[in-house]
Order: sequence, then structure tokens, then C-alpha cells
Amino acid sequence: MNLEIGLRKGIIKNEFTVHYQPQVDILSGTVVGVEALLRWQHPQLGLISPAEFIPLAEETGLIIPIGEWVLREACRQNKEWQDANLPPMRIAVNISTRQFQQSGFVEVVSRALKDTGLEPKYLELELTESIVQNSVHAIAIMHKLKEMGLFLSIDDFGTGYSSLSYLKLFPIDSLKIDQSFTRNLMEDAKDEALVHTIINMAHNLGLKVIAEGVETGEQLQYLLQRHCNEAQGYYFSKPVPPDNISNLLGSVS
Ligand code: G
Ligand code: G
Ligand code: MN
Ligand code: NA
Repeated sequence: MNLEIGLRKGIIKNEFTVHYQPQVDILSGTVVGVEALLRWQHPQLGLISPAEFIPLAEETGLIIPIGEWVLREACRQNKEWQDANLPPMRIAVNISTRQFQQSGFVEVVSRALKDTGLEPKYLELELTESIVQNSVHAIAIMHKLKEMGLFLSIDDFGTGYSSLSYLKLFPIDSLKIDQSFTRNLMEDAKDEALVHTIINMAHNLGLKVIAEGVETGEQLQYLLQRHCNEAQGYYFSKPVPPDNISNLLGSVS
């Protein structure tokens, strides 16, 4: 099968869905956000992971319509949860650098918020370090998004090729510690040192910090002792369809 043709058809035929993974405030144990994670339900091949099709979507530019669809769907879903009187929380959407750099990205975001009625403070954009390319443009866009009231974070922190100097320049709110550091936290002294150091660095810069890929109570306990703010991972829940989220709200730990 030609994946690109499949992707184009998938957009038209509505084959995409979004799953959601809770993000938990470590001190209170409450869900304070969810990350939107795209899923492709292919008619023949079944569920295809974004890891398999996002790179192609980026190369072909199809990430622009797909990314806009995810953004709108996530905003719509969060507003629906709020209208159903679930506790208000942030929804985090992954943004490809290519999508971020398209002209009119700020307008795409503001239209999604306006059309769905979601308040900007309940929308988080997860950006990656590759955004540092063309950083003058990126910083200007980030400032516009911050003025609108959005929450901005750096995803997969520490796995890109960038220098740390961008941390002084980017108007961001939080760092997401990549799961490759969290995974062997309790067994590998170097991973432990990196996680500890990222938490302290984030706090010294006035940023929040969230650990991804938390799978065990021991990892969570460690993160609590180190004052990491939030955690996300299979320990709490894998990404689930939207209907399952209401069961997870409130206290999960
Ligand atoms: O959800 P995991 O479930 O398999 O996601 C795999 C990868 O795909 C992760 O790196 C994740 O950030 C990325 N991803 C998931 N959903 C989206 C999306 O809507 N847009 C972009 N750009 N990346 C996504
Ligand atoms: O790049 P990004 O951080 O957006 O990727 C999120 C990816 O991590 C998704 O593929 C999601 O399914 C996966 N994921 C989330 N929690 C865990 C976890 O606890 N362990 C592992 N191995 N993967 C996880
Ligand atoms: Mn992410
Ligand atoms: Na990550």
C-alpha cells in the first residue's frame, strides 16, 4: 500500500481519532491535564501508530491539515468535557515544527479556540527542540501565543540537537522530561542524575517540569522527592479513547 495515498484518503474518510493520556499533579494526585495522541484507524491495516505516519505526514506537508484537525478536535473535546462539568484541565497537543512554521499558524490556533469556545489557558502546545531552527521567527510566534494566554512546553526535552541557550529566549512554561530518561531512573545512576538535574534546571528557570513514561510507583516516589511537578505514563494510564477519561478524573494515585 502507498502510505501517502492512504494518508490522503484517511483525511477525507475521517479515519483519524484522538486518544488521551492523563497528566497528574504529583503532590495532589489529581489529573491536571491530558495529552492528545493521534491514532489512525486504517480500514485494512488496523490501528497505525503516529510514529509510523507522522514522519511521512511531515515530509509531504500533510501534517498541516492533519495537525489542524487534531488541534480542533482536542479543543472541541476539552470544551465538551467542561460543558459536562468535569473538572477543568489543560489539553496538550503535539505540534510538528513544520506545522508551527507554516504561515498563519497563530490564526489556525486562535480560530480553533474561537470556534470551539475553549479558553486559551486550557490549551497547551507541545513543541520540540527542533523548533530552534529559524528561532527568530519561532520566538515571535511563541510570544504571540503567550499573549493569547496559551501554555507552551518543550516535549522530549534533552533528546534534540539544540543548545541550552534557547531556554533563555523562549517564552515557555514547562519542560517535558523524555521517557528515555525516566525509563531506567531507578537502575541507572546517569539517568537519575539527568532527571534530577533537569528538574532543578527547570525550577531555577522558573519553569514547571513533567516526567513522561512513568511506569512504577518507585519512579513516582523518586519524582515526588525531587519536587517534579507532574507525571504522565502507564503507571496512571495508557492513552485511552475520550469516553474513558471521565473515569480517570479526580484522584488516580
Ligand atoms: O502516541 P504514541 O502513542 O505512539 O505517539 C508516538 C509519537 O507520535 C510521539 O512522538 C508523539 O509525540 C507523536 N504524536 C502523537 N500524536 C501527534 C500529533 O497529533 N501530532 C504530532 N505532530 N505528533 C504526534
Ligand atoms: O513524543 P511524545 O512524548 O509525545 O510521545 C508520547 C509517546 O509515549 C506515545 O507514544 C505514548 O503512547 C507513549 N507513552 C506514554 N506513556 C508511556 C509509558 O509509561 N511507557 C512507555 N513505554 N511509553 C509511553
Ligand atoms: Mn508529546
Ligand atoms: Na516525549
